[in-house]
Amino acid sequence: MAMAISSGLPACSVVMATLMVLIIQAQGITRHYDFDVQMAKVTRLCGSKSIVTVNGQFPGPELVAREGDRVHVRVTNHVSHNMSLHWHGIRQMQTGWADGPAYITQCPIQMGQTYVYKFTITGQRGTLWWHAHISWHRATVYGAIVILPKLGVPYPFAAPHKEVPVIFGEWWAADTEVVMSQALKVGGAPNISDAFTINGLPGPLYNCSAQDTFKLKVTPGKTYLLRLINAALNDELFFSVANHTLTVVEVDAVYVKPFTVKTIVISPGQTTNVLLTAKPVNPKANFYMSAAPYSVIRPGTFDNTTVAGILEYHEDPSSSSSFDKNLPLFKPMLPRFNDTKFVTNFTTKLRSLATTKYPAAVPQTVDKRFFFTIGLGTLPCPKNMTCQGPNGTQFAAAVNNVSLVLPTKALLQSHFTGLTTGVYASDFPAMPLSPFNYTGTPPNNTNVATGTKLLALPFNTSVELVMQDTSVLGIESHPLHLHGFNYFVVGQGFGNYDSAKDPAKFNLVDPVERNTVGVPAGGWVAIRFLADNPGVWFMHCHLEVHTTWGLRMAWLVHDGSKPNQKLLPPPSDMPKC
Ligand SMILES: *[C@@H]1O[C@H](CO)[C@@H](O)[C@H](O)[C@H]1NC(C)=O
Ligand SMILES: *[C@@H]1O[C@H](CO)[C@@H](O)[C@H](O)[C@H]1NC(C)=O
Ligand SMILES: *[C@@H]1O[C@H](CO)[C@@H](O)[C@H](O)[C@H]1NC(C)=O
Ligand SMILES: *[C@@H]1O[C@H](CO)[C@@H](O)[C@H](O)[C@H]1NC(C)=O
Ligand SMILES: *[C@@H]1O[C@H](CO)[C@@H](O)[C@H](O)[C@H]1NC(C)=O
Ligand SMILES: *[C@@H]1O[C@H](CO)[C@@H](O)[C@H](O)[C@H]1NC(C)=O
Ligand SMILES: *[C@@H]1O[C@H](CO)[C@@H](O)[C@H](O)[C@H]1NC(C)=O
Ligand SMILES: *[C@@H]1O[C@H](CO)[C@@H](O)[C@H](O)[C@H]1NC(C)=O
Ligand SMILES: *[C@@H]1O[C@H](CO)[C@@H](O)[C@H](O)[C@H]1NC(C)=O
Ligand SMILES: *[C@@H]1O[C@H](CO)[C@@H](O)[C@H](O)[C@H]1NC(C)=O
Ligand SMILES: *[C@@H]1O[C@H](CO)[C@@H](O)[C@H](O)[C@H]1NC(C)=O
Ligand SMILES: *[C@@H]1O[C@H](CO)[C@@H](O)[C@H](O)[C@H]1NC(C)=O
Ligand SMILES: [Cu+2]
Repeated sequence: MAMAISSGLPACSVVMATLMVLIIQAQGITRHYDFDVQMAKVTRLCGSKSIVTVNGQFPGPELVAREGDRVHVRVTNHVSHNMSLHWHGIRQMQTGWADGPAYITQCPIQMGQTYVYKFTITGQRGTLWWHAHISWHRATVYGAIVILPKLGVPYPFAAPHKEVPVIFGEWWAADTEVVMSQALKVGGAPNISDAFTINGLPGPLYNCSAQDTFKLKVTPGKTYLLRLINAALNDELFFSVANHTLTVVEVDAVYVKPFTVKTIVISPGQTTNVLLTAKPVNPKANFYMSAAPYSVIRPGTFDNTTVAGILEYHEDPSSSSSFDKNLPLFKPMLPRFNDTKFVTNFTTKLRSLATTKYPAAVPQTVDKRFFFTIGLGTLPCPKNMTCQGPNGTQFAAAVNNVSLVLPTKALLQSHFTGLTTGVYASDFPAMPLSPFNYTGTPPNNTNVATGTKLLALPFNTSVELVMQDTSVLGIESHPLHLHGFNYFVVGQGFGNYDSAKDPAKFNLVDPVERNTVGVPAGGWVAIRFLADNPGVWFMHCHLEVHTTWGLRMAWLVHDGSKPNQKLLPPPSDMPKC
C-alpha cells in the first residue's frame, strides 16, 4: 500500500531543482487518470456476482495528488448503466461541472460515452474519496483520494512510517440496483446489507470469508497513518483496533487538534486520518481491527454485523512470512450499537487546528440564517400500487418538508443557460412553513411535499444553517453532506434548537471544518459557511436510503462580479440528457 509519487523533477543542477520545486509548489502539476467503468465478477461471502467497477478494481483505483495540482480523470462508461462520478469533498472552485451528482451538475455518462472531469485541488490536504453519484452504484464504485501537502511542506505531526487507506464498505449478496428498485416499487424499506467490508474484504467474522481479510502488517515501534473512509451506503460506524489507540489528526481533508481514543466514529461520507503506533516490542499476538454500526433505529432494521481486519506484527516487513493463526488473538470492545453518548463525546472532541499556518476561517458575522428540518415522512400510496411503508404509505424523507424530485435535465445546465422553466423553482423555504414540536409528539399527518426547489444565495453570502432532526417516524442520526464547500460545525445539541439560548454556546474560534456532519438523533447541529463558490451545490443525507427517499436539496450560488468569482463555461464534452 506504499505510495509512489513521481516528483517530476529533472536530474539537473540543484539550483534548477530548487526552482522547479518552487514552480511546482506555486502551480502544481496535472495528473491524468483513466477510469474505465466496467463489470467485474467478484466472489464475496459464499457467492459471486458481477459488479460495476472502475478498471475492474474493487475498491477502485486510488487517486493521488498534491495540494495545488490539477486532476484530469477521463471516465469512459462501458456498462449499460448510466454513470456519474463525484469527487467527494473536493471544493471544485468555479468548476461545478466536474462535481458529478447526476441531474444536479451533469447528465449521466451513458454507455459508450466519455467525460473528462477536470479540477484543481485548492487549499485542501488529507484524505477524501470518489464515488458514483447515481442510483445506488456507489455500493461498488468508490476509491480513495489522497491529497499530499505541497512539495516540501511537512505534516503538522511526525511523519508516519507508512500510509494506508482503510475504506469501509457495505456488501449485499444481491444486486444493489435490484434491492433499491424493489424497495421503490412497494414504497418500503430496502433490504439491509449482508456484510461490511474493509478495503472490499468482509473478513473472518462472515461465512466463507476468512480468505478475504484485510491484513495490516506492522513493524514494532513504527507509526502508521490510516486514512479511514466510510464508503458504506447506510451505516455510521464505530472503529477500533484491539489493544491500540488511534490519534485523530485530520478529518475531511482538514487538520484537527490531535486527540487519542480507543474508538472512533465515522459516518458515510466522512474521512478520518488517524495515527496508530505499533507496540515497541513484538507482542507475539494478532489484533482485530473492527467496525460495527452506530444506529438508534429498531434492531433488525439495519445491518448489525461486525467487520474485522487483522493487525499483524512482523520484525522484518520485507519477509514473506504469513499470518500466524497460532498466536493469541485480541478483539476490541466496540460501544453498544445505540450509544449516542459515546458518539457525542467523540464528535465534541473534534477541533480545527486554528494555527497561523492552518487558520480556521470561521465566518464571524452572518448575512443569512436558515433553519432546516431533517427527517423522514410518508407519501400517499398511488392508486396502482400496494405500499409497504407505514400504514400502507410510501416511505419518504425531506428537508423542510420538501422531498426533492430529481429533474430529467441537470440543474446546473438549466441555471447556466437560463432555461429553468419546468426544471426547478428558486423558492426552497428558508424555514419550516408549519413549525411543530420537532422532537416531541410528531404531527398526525406525516406526509411530505415533493418538488425541485433551490435556495439561491448572492455570491459571498455568509450563511448560518441549523439542521434539526425530527421525530416523524422516529428520530435518527443523518450525516448531511454539502457539495462545493466545507463548513464549520459551530454548535450541536439535543431536543429543539433554541435560537434565544443556543447561539451563546457556539464555538467561533476552533470549530471542526468538514463536508459531512451528523445531525444528532433527536437533536440539531449548527454550521456556518461562506458561499464563495458559484454554482449549484447538492446537499443531502449520506445514508443512501434517505437520499433515495428525497432527503436532498440544492443551493444555487450566484456569480460574483470579478472574473475569478464566476462559474466557468461548461466543458465541450459535457454529457447531454
Ligand atoms: C429482499 O428481501 C426479501 C425478503 O427476505 C426477499 O424476498 C427479496 O428477494 C430480497 N430482495 C433482493 C433483491 O434480494
Ligand atoms: C453462516 O452460515 C450459517 C449456516 O448457513 C447461518 O446460519 C449463519 O447465519 C451464517 N452466518 C453469517 C454471519 O452469515
Ligand atoms: C490486550 O488487552 C487485553 C484486555 O485489555 C489484555 O488482557 C491483554 O493482555 C492485552 N494484550 C496485549 C498483547 O497487549
Ligand atoms: C469521553 O471519552 C473519554 C475517552 O476518550 C473518556 O475518558 C470519558 O469518560 C468520556 N466521557 C463521557 C461522558 O463518556
Ligand atoms: C442483530 O440483530 C438481530 C435481530 O434483531 C439479532 O437477532 C442478532 O442477534 C443481532 N446480531 C448482532 C451481532 O448483534
Ligand atoms: C439501546 O438498545 C438496547 C437494546 O435494544 C436498549 O435496551 C437500550 O435502552 C438502548 N439504549 C438507548 C440509549 O437507547
Ligand atoms: C403507476 O402509475 C404511474 C402514473 O401513471 C406510473 O408512472 C407508474 O409507473 C405506475 N406504477 C406501477 C407500479 O405500475
Ligand atoms: C398509523 O395508524 C395508526 C392507527 O391509525 C396511528 O396510530 C399511527 O400514528 C399511524 N402511523 C403513521 C406513520 O401514520
Ligand atoms: C416538545 O416535546 C417535548 C417532548 O415530548 C416536551 O418535553 C416539550 O415540552 C415540548 N415542547 C413544547 C414547546 O411543547
Ligand atoms: C392527532 O390525532 C389524535 C387522535 O385522532 C388527536 O387527538 C390529536 O389532537 C391529533 N393531533 C394533532 C396535532 O392534530
Ligand atoms: C408537508 O407537506 C404535506 C404536503 O403538502 C402536508 O400535507 C403536510 O402537512 C406538511 N407537513 C409539515 C410539517 O409542514
Ligand atoms: C440514461 O440517462 C439518459 C439521460 O438522462 C436517460 O434518457 C436514459 O433513460 C438513462 N438510461 C438508463 C438505462 O437509465
Ligand atoms: Cu438520513
